[in-house]
Amino acid sequence: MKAMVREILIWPDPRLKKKAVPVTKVDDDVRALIRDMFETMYHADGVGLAAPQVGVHLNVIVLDTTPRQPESKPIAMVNPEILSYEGKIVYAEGCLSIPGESEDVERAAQVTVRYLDEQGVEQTIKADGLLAVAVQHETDHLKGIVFVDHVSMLKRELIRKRMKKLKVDRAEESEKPSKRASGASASL
Ligand code: GNR
Ligand code: NI
Repeated sequence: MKAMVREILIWPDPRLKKKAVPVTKVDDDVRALIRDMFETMYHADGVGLAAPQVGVHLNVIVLDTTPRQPESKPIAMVNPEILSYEGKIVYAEGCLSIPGESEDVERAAQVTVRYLDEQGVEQTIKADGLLAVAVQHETDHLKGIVFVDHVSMLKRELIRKRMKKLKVDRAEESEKPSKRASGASASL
């Protein structure tokens, strides 16, 4: 089967607060999920994606920070586990589940992460820069945490209001698909 772009859940959504569970076997179903997650992440221009963002509560994340770290490469991680944290970095984070928003979040500057690759083989890597930030951002998603949980309540509530409006606007847009077309032809 060909890879498919899946729908990304928009915060707030109860499904983004639910904890994901470990994958018991890295089989073809998991590899198909990973393929769809890469497709979805690239389609949305992201550097990472966690399975819960597409409504799948399994411990699977994909990452590709090559836009900012040309020496890196796309990585899929099954059951990622951060073994150690070093240093501090403040990074302006965004999230595909919170479109158009970005806020400074403090994270560890370097992390050592152990995971299973797409073949089910255990790997351990040390990440820094954006990759370290993204690994922490994605493993948060697996625990039901999003980056706005790390900012002030005031900022979070302002973002909540903007997301409510974004959802209303998107719902109206899909409700009246004829309105744009008829409006466009009326102006001809
Ligand atoms: O695309 C993304 N960019 C990003 C930028 C700074 C810190 C974290 C990220 S991850 C984000 C994609 C996403 O929402 N993953 O869950
Ligand atoms: Ni995110």
